[in-house]
Amino acid sequence: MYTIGDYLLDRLSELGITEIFGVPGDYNLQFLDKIMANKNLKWVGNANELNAAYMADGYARTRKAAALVTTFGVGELSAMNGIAGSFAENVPVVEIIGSPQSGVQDTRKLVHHTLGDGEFSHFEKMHQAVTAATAHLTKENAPAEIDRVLNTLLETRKPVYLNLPIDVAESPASKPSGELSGLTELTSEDQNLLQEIESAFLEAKQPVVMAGHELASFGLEKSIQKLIEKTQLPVTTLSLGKGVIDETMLSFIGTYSGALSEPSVQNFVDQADLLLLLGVKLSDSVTGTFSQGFSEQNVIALNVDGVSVYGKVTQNHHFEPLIKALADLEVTPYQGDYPSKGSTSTSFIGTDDDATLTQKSYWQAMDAFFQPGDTLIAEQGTSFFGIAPLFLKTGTKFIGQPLWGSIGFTFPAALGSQIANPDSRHILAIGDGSLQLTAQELGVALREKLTPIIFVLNNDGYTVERQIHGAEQSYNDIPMWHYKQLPDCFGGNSNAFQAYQVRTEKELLAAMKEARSDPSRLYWIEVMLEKMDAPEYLQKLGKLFTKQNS
Ligand code: R1T
Ligand code: MG
Repeated sequence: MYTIGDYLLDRLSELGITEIFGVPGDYNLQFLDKIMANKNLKWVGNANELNAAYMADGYARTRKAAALVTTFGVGELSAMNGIAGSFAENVPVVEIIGSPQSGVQDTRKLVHHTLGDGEFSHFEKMHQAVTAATAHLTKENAPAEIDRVLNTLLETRKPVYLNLPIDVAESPASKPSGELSGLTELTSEDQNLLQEIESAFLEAKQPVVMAGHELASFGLEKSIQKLIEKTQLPVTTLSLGKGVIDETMLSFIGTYSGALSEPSVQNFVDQADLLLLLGVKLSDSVTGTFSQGFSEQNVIALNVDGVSVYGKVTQNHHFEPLIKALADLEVTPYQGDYPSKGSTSTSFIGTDDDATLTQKSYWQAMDAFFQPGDTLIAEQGTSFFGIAPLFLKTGTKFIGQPLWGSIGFTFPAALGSQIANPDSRHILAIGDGSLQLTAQELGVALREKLTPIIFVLNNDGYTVERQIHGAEQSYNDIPMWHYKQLPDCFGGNSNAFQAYQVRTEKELLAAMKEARSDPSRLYWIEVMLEKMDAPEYLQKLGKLFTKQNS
């Protein structure tokens, strides 16, 4: 019998999803049977629901949609931090909650995973703040509600929530008819706006395009690339949204971060007479704490949730078709200068064989190590600040989470992205403190035979926090783990992984060489660095924070 559960799974396949993440529970087991029986889908069970949500997020950033299944209450609340991160950064994740039988919910029975008050809507309500749409599925409303919610996911590229009582999943349904779809038509307001943008470009002497993370949420990288290639307009990104544009292009001027940018880039952007912000959010940690020097008088900003023209908010726009239409604008190719960007790549050969690694030499070595087509993932500690100013190579996918900034996110996210795109070598840079939050997922990485290269930066604690406040306070210390031994403990063997601990430039370069030449195993490289050493960019940010808070 074709059921509502099958209907939902077929719709997920239509979104390009081939793996589903999560943790079983007695309220979702029968639904999981449907996943096991579905030839287009594979179940990837996680160590816990938070990790499942992070992994789904990483998968969705690369595949453009992901799904996770948790059980009612205990499972979904653990996943909620991850879902909130997906919401904040526009990552399309479908969260499916297996909930008690409809009859049990209707009669308010005192069952497990409830707060003991007979109320079954608490958790659904909590999720309303962190999802673009929620639905409580019934035998009657299920197909229509599933389609409504999934269409909202396509329109907003934000997570959505489906509460699926076990008996509803088992109820009969007909196969889907018609296709899911986002907002693909230009509105008349969009047409007017496009004309306004066209004339603004005709008048502008020093225009700049800033490409943001929302473009990646919609898979619009190619559209924006086309616009820049055609017009040669100077283009930048924030570190939130890094990787959206090919950073080897002549017209890519470097990553902008307010007062922390290269001075030539900062001046160029701040003095632009027209700034076109595409899917950009100017959050504190990516603007050197709001130190951007341009004014909204010069800004046209197109976002998923609204458009602002020189500070005036305008309504009724459809982001996706609007961005696609930009490439067709009649804009005279840019003839002006670009700011100098200094050296855009490093070939690191090591200064002295036995030189101990520093943050500086480590990031130089990393820069030289990255190759076109890699997927780079940087955790919200010194790792993010190390990668942010680098120029990425062609075809690089970059994943970070600087807006939501939940530490531990990147480890499962890197694995999820690797599952979504096994052909790209995934390279994760993560701190010891962050890894301790989600390290259990190493078991899943080894079981699934994933082959990322993981750099675990061991600097004996929360260095990024030490830079901000409490350098010597013990709250910034963490237990010292035997990091190199973790893959062994989590079930790996020499066919599945290779582990190193490196202290010197020579050791790092040797481990990198080995890792690059062997795409068949997971590489686990523990990098020993000084407690207080930090990338220059972070040291400057730490000073800015201190100044603001004193
Ligand atoms: N808890 C969660 C879930 N997310 C956070 N961002 C924080 C706490 C605060 C926090 C940071 S950075 C950081 C913490 C605890 C320490 C990261 O340490 P690490 O991973 O060892 O990195 P490194 O030593 O290389 O800097 C805020 C600033 O985002
Ligand atoms: Mg650390």
